[in-house]
Amino acid sequence: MEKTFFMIKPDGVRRGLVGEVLHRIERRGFKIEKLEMRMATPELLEKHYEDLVDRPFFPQIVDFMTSGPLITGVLSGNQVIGSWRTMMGATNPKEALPGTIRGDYAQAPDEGGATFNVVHGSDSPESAEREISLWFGE
Ligand code: IDP
Ligand code: MG
Repeated sequence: MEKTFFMIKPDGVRRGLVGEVLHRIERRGFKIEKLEMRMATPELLEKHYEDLVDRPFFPQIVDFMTSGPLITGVLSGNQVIGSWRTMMGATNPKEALPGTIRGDYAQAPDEGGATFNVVHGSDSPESAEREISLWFGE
């Protein structure tokens, strides 16, 4: 049984997609172990996105991710890390297939703009452990 860390980003919360996203998770049979609405801080985001802090678009990520409350949570289930990534769809919504959350609910970013792509999910067991401990302190 794996665990993963997920978020519904501020665009998803603002657009009223919390119920839709949670419904998809429950319909799939994954268990919601933890769920919390909160405001992200630049300090937390620098740790969360440690691989992206040197990218030119990092300031846009911080602006976007601190633009309103977001939902953070932990899911458990068989192969939930990879399955949740599949349910989210590709990072750039232009590439995300219909049927995925990003493919159904998001648009490609403006050139040089932030990618408003509704959801986050850990991309490996190592990231899952790191992100769960970062956001939930365990
Ligand atoms: P992921 O969210 O699919 O795991 P990552 O590469 O980890 O994708 O990037 C984290 C987040 O940073 C993305 O979801 C997106 O919001 C933002 N991002 C990634 N690449 C770009 C980019 O090229 N331009 C603008 N924002 C980006
Ligand atoms: Mg990522």
